[in-house]
Amino acid sequence: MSATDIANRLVVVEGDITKQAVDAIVNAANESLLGGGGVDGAIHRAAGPELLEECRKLGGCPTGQAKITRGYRLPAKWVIHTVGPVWRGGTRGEDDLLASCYRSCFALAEQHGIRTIAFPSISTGAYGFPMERAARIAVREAKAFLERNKTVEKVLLVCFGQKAFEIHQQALKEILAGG
Ligand code: AR6
Repeated sequence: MSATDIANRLVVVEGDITKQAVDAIVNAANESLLGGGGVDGAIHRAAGPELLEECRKLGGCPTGQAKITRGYRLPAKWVIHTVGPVWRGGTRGEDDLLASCYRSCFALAEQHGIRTIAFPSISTGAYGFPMERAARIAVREAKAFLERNKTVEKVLLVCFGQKAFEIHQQALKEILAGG
């Protein structure tokens, strides 16, 4: 798998994840899976009340894992709900838990034949994970997945605002260059 191939399939964009016309969008949820603020609130508002109804049946989700639902009124057919770690200074396994979120989402994407998937910057809002560090983990995990997976065509890292976009572009550039 060439570096150019990965660069074509792993893309950083600026925007609102609820507007992305992809097979699946990822939600940065909490362990209850019953909604919240930030990207979680935006996804529930855009998807409509049926999303919460389905989420109620899931019985929550542990940190570092993921569960899938339909997308209802969203352009995306699926929502993959994952629970990122709360940042506690970096010595409580936060890096591994965040990496585990990405891996769990990719595992579900493979199981459901998803070809295009969009991620928000998990844990970097209310959960306080430093964005540079989170962006490197997101890029590293997406690259590792795309190197072994042949069916996923596009992974979008959707950044909310110019600053987030720049941080993710930088992480992508460094890691694709071998950093
Ligand atoms: N599209 C893309 N990214 C967004 C959007 C959007 N519409 N809205 C916010 N972001 P956060 P967390 C970015 O706080 O840190 C919720 O209440 C935002 O700028 O949504 O994982 C849950 O229920 C930030 O970079 O998620 C949990 O209780 C990133 O998304 C808790 O927050 C994540 O910020 C989870 O905290």
